[in-house]
Amino acid sequence: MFPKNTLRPAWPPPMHNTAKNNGRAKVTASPALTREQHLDLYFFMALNRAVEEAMVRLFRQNKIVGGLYSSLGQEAVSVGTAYALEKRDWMAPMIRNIGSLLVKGVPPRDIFTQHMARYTSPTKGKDGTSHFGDLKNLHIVSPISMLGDLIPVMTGVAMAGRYLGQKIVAMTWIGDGGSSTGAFHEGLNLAAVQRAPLVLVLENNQWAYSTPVSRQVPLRDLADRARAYGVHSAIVDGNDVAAVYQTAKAAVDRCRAGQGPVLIEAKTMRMRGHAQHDPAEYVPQGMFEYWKARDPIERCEKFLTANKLWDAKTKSEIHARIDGLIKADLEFAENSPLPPPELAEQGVYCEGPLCLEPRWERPIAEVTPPGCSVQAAWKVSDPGSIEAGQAMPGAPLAKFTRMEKTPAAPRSPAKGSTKKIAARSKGRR
Ligand SMILES: Cc1ncc(C[n+]2csc(CCOP(=O)(O)OP(=O)(O)O)c2C)c(N)n1
Ligand SMILES: [Mg+2]
Repeated sequence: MFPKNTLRPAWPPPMHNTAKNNGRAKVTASPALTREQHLDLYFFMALNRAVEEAMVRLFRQNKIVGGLYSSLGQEAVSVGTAYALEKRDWMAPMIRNIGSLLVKGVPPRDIFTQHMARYTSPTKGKDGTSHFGDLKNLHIVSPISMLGDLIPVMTGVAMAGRYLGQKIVAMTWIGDGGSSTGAFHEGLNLAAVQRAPLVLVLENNQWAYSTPVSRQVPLRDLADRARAYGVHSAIVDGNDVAAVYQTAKAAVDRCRAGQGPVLIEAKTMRMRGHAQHDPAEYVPQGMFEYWKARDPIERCEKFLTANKLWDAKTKSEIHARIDGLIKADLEFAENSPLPPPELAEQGVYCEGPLCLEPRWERPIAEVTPPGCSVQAAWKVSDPGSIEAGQAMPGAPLAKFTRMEKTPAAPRSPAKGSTKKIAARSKGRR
C-alpha cells in the first residue's frame, strides 16, 4: 500500500506548466508553424471529429459491427503527433487514434467500411474496428488489442529501419492504463537500451475504463515512468494542437538524429465513456465541464481568429470540404456489400513478400506424406485417461502382467547412522 498522501486527487487535475515542462529540460522548440500548417492541423482535427460523429450515427442505426471508441476531446493528440511524421516514417495507432490514420493518409471511407465490416474495407470485412494497417504504402502497423504490445513491436520496426539504413522514426500510442502493463515497461526498456528511434505518445486521458489515474498510479506525471529507463521525456498540453505538434516534431527530430527514444505525455481528457455502451456516469460532471472549456478544436479556432490566420470564408471552405468528403465516403460505405461467405477462409494467413517462408533443408516430397518415409503419427495404445491401462478403440488390449516380487537391492553402506542423518537435516531447516 502506498501512503495515502502520495496519491494525488483524481480531479481537479493538476494543470501542468508546459513552459517549464514540470522540471524537465525544455523540449527544443521547433520553428513556428506556418499558416498552412495551422490550417492543416485544424482541418484534420475537424475531419477526425466529423468522421467519429458520423460513426456514432451509424452505431445508433446498428450499422457498426463491433465496438466504437470515441476520441472526442483528444483529437489534438492524434493529429498533432502524427503530423510530425514524414511519409517514410512508421506508426501503429491505438483505438482512439483515428486522427493519426487520417493524417497519415487513410481516407475516411476505409474507416467507415472497416467499422461496418464491408467487403471494400482494408480487411475485406474480416474485422469490425480499426485493426488494419498498411505495411506497403503508408507504413502503418495494425493496432494490437493487448495493451502495451505495440511498444516492443514498434521498437523492432525502429531498429529494423536503422539496420536497413533508412533513417526512419517509429511512433505508437499508449493510454494511462496501458502504461501499467508489463509490455509497456519491457518495451520501453528495450527501446532505451537499443537507443531505438521510437516516439511513444502516452495519452493520459485521466481514465482507464472507470478507473481514474490516481487509483492506479501514485505519480503526478506519467512521463516520470520514462526516467526509470533513462528515456528522454516531455509533457505537453494535449488539447493544444500546435504545442502537441511542436513537441512531437522535436521528439521525431531527436530520434532521427540517433539520440534514442522519447516518451511524450499528453495530458487530455476522454470526453465519452470507454466505448458506446458506457455512459461514463462515474466521471464527476465538473470534470467534463473543466475539459469542455478547453476543447482542442474550439481552442484552435480561437487561436486562428486571434492571430488572423483565417476568416469566415476560409473556415466555411474547410468545413465544406469535410462535409463533401464525409458524404461521398459514407455513401460509398453504405453501398458496399458485406463479404461473400467463401472469403472467410481466404487471407487468414500472411501471403506475399512480407511473409516468413519456411526454409526447407530437405526436399519437400521427402518429408511430406504420402511419399515420406516417416509415419506422421504416433502409435498410441492408451488414451491417457484416469482409468489407467484403458485401450484405445481398435488398439490391441494391453497385457497386464503381475509384477514379480524382486528382492530389495542391498543398500550402500551408510556413512552415519539414520538417527544422525535425521538430526543433521533437522538442523538445516
Ligand atoms: C493487456 C490488456 N489488458 C486489458 C485489456 C482490456 N482493456 C482494453 S482497453 C482498457 C482500458 C485502457 O485504458 P487506457 O490505457 O487508459 O486507454 P484509454 O481507453 O483511456 O484510451 C482495458 C483495460 C487489454 N486490451 N489488454
Ligand atoms: Mg486512459
